[in-house]
Amino acid sequence: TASKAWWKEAAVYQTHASFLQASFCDHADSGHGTLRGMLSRIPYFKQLGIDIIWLSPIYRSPQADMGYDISDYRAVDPRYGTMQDWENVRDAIHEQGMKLVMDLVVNHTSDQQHEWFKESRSSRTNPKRDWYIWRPPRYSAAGERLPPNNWSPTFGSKSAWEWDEATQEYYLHLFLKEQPDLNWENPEVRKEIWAMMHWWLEKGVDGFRMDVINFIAKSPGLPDAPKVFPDKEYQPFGRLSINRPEVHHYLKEMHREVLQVALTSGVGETPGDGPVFEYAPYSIPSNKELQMVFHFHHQSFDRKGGGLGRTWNPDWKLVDFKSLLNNWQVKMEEAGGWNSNYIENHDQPRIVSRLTSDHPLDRAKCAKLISMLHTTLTGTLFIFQGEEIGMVNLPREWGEEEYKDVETVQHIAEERENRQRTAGEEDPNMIDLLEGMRMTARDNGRTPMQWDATENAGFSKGTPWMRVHDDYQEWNVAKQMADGSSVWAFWKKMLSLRKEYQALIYGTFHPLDESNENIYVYTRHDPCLSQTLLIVLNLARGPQGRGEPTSWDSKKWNVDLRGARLLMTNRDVALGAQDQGNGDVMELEPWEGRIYLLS
Ligand code: TEU
Repeated sequence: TASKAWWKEAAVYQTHASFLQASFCDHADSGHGTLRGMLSRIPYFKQLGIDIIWLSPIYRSPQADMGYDISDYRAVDPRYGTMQDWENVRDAIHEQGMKLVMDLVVNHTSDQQHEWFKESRSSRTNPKRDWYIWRPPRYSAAGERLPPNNWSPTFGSKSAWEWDEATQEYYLHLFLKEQPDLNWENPEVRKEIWAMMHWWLEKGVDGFRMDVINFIAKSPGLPDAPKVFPDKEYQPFGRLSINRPEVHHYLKEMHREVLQVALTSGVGETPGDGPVFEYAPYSIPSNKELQMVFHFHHQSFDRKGGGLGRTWNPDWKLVDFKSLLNNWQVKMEEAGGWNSNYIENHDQPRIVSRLTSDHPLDRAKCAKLISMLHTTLTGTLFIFQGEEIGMVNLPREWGEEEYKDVETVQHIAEERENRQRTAGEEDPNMIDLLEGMRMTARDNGRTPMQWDATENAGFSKGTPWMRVHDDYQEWNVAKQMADGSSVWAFWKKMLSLRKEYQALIYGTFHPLDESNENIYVYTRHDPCLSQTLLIVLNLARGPQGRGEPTSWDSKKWNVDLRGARLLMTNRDVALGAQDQGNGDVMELEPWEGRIYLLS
């Protein structure tokens, strides 16, 4: 079992721009969320059972990528309010005994509006030139100007290099061209970043969620990436900028200079598809780097070709989802590292729609089932806004124009271009593409928070920056808080169950029956507490256990259900006494989950 720490027990709630509520006079019709709106919601977190709030970027930004393109690290974007508003939010969070984690986006800054980049691009001899990654062009045999290497950025399939006409060099951007990468090799850059972190810590921030922190170090010499897509000109940079050895030097320095001094929490967002042993070191305490990392592997379960591509695989298998997750659950503990346990965030579609069923008849039960899964996994728990009320993906009927995310917009444009090139088979409506977006686009997690049944779900009196989901009159916070059998009420129970049975936090995760295609079964065992919990989740449309009990009876799992106590279920029909845990065979309703205390 893992060593104890308050931040392992914490439940973190992530708020994105579409959470902040615009409900006060001066912002009433902005259509964007505001910090003042958020202020009114602080008691809400407490009521749900939250310990830490993570605020997605609210810094000054031209908003090319929803605030992940920052133009001033020490200012609040006027669309969200003022620094005073932020301070009020901070104080209200602290008054309720909760903590505040801010997004730290330091792989890149914004382009036109960030002072550092403005200087850097102003001339080749500017003292800040080397704060970003500038390189001269290459030339083809025919004399054609080419980017310095063949990398493609995370978004889109063009070059990761942008040509600067004025200074006749390219700069590197692993995301949008509006997000130039900082040069972490330069000690002045690091020093400025540590100073900026201290500035926020002095303002009372309790920790940082660090955006793509495993991308900051680039391979020396910036060589070409291997050709994984033979038909494409530009290739994913992959290991040439992910989990480089140098990143650990930088994070050790950050720990020494900032985190250790302030005893703050460091949460790394670490995309990529490398093995667990590449990710564990970030969070192994003796390495003195971060406390935990978000890995992305389980998010690839329903994508064609793995990874986080935008091509949906409708034939995904539960066994694949289980094995991706189990691998991290087991190996991270073995390695002595610590996970950030999330299944939804602002970059992912809604899990009810992906993993279960968002049909109105199944939805509430499925959202409760998801809550049983999410709260019983190892790692610090990260809940994304709306997960607690079972929000789902964009409606099928919505057209292309409702998708606002720059990644989606770019993807659709590129795809349209490709299809036009391969004329003849073009589908003018691109129906399949939109169906794919409906299952994979980041927009799915970004529709405004559904507070109540009033206009625009109580999010804003103006026109919301993104269309509110059509289902808000049925599915909203106010309705669910008033109903003891709602998804919200269930989440609240699960959050307190997790605090009550600490095997759910510190206990070892043992997967069972891994080849079962319908159910997800595991135990959490804490020998110090002599506590073992059994979690059985029927992630299938059909009932389990009737007719062919031998295919998955509990003997096979080597757990003794005699004397077990049922702690939680999302069943529709109450369990009879005989089902409380005497038998060897359980009959599960469709989408039913159960949690037993075995000892
Ligand atoms: O995301 C990192 C990241 O790799 C994602 O872009 C992910 O691969 C993609 O969304 C596929 O789903 C972080 C932020 O969370 C994201 O919102 C930003 O766009 C990105 O970094 C750039 O800052």
